[in-house]
Amino acid sequence: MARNMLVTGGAGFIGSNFVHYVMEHTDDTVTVLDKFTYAGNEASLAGLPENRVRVVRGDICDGELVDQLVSDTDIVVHYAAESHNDNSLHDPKPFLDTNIIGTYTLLEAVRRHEKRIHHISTDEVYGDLELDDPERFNEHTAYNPSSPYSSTKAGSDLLVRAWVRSFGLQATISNCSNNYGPRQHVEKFIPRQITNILIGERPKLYGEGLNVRDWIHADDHSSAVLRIIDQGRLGETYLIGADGEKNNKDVLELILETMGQPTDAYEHVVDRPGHDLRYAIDPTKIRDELGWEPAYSDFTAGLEATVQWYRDNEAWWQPQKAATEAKYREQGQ
Ligand code: NAD
Ligand code: TDX
Repeated sequence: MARNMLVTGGAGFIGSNFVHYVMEHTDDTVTVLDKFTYAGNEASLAGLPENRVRVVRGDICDGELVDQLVSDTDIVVHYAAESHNDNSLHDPKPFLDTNIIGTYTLLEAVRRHEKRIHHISTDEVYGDLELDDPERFNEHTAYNPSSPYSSTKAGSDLLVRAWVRSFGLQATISNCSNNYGPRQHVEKFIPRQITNILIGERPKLYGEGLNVRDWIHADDHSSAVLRIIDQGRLGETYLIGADGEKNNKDVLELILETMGQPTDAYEHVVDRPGHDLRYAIDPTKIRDELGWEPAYSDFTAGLEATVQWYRDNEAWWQPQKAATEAKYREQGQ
C-alpha cells in the first residue's frame, strides 16, 4: 500500500536524490520539510510529479509545524542536518540547533503520534581508522566523533537510541559512508573540484590527500534506506557502504583525467584541523540480513556520469559557486 513519507531535508543533496528515487521506484507520496538553508535548492526537486510531492518550507526545530506534519504522515525519513565539517569548525551553533534540537523535536512528535522514523546518519560518528587497520566500522564500533559536525550527528543517533529504549519509539538508524552523485553542493570535495575545473580554477587538495573516504553513489544510499524502511527491524542500526575506499589524491587525479586535464594540475592547500584519516564501512549486516546490494560497482563510471551532470547543469550550481569559493579563500582553503 502506498505510504505518505515526511522527508526532512528533502531539498538537499541526498534527500532530493531519495525523493527522486522514491518517485521512480514506489507508489508512495512525499511531503518534503526543508528550511532551505544555503544547502537547500528548489531546483533539486524540479520535474517531480506535483500530485505526489508537496514541499513545505520550514524548520525541524519548529515544534508546532513538526507536530502537525508528523500527525499526517506514515513514516518520517530524517535527512535534514547541517552537513559540512568545514562549516562546523568555523560556526558550530547551527549544527547543535538543527542536528540535536531538530532531531529531538522530530522524535517527540513521532512519539506523541506513535509513528515511525528512519534516522539518517553518517560513518563519521565512529571517528577514524588508521590506513593499515584491517578492521572496518560495524554496528558495534564505539562512537568516537572528531568534529563539531560528527559529534552532533553522534548526539542525534544517541537520542534516537534512547527514545527507542525509554519510550519504545518505532525507529531505525542508518550510518552511511561518503556519497557522490548529482545535486551535491559545491562546497563538498568532488563537486568543488569538478566545478573548479569548469570555471578554470585549480582544484584544491587538503594536505597530502592521503585521507581515505569510502565512496557510495547517492542512489545506492537511497535503495538501502528504502530496503531498511521496508524490511529493517525496529530499533536496529544498519551501516551502509559499497566497498568504495579511495584516497583523496586518487579521486582528484581521476576527476582531472576524466575532464581531460593533466593529473597534477591542482594545488595543495592548508589541511582541515582534526582531519579524519580514514573511514571504511563493513556492510555485512545490511547485505546478509536484508539482501541489499549496491547497483553502482564501477566508481569511474559513476564519477564520469557525475562530471557530466555538472557539465549539463551549470544553472544549478553556478549561483552558489562564487560565495562558496570566497568562504574557502578566507579560510586559506
Ligand atoms: P545537505 O547539506 O546537502 O542538505 C541538508 C538539507 O537539510 C538542506 O536542504 C537544508 O536546507 C536542510 N536543512 C538544514 N537545516 C534544516 C532545518 N533546521 N530544518 C529543515 N531543513 C533543514 O546534506 P546531505 O549531504 O544531503 O546530507 C543529508 C543527510 O545525510 C545528513 O543527515 C547527513 O548527516 C547524512 N549523511 C551525509 C553523507 C554525505 O556524504 N553527504 C554521508 C552520510 C550521511
Ligand atoms: O576542497 C576540498 N579538498 C579536500 O581535500 C574539500 C572540500 C575536501 N577535501 C577533503 C576532505 C575530506 O578528506 O576531501 C574529503 C571529503 O571532504 P568532504 O566532501 O567535505 O566530506 P567529509 O568531510 O568526508 O564528510 C562527508 O561525508 C560524510 C559529508 O560532508 C558528511 O555530511 C558525511 O557525514
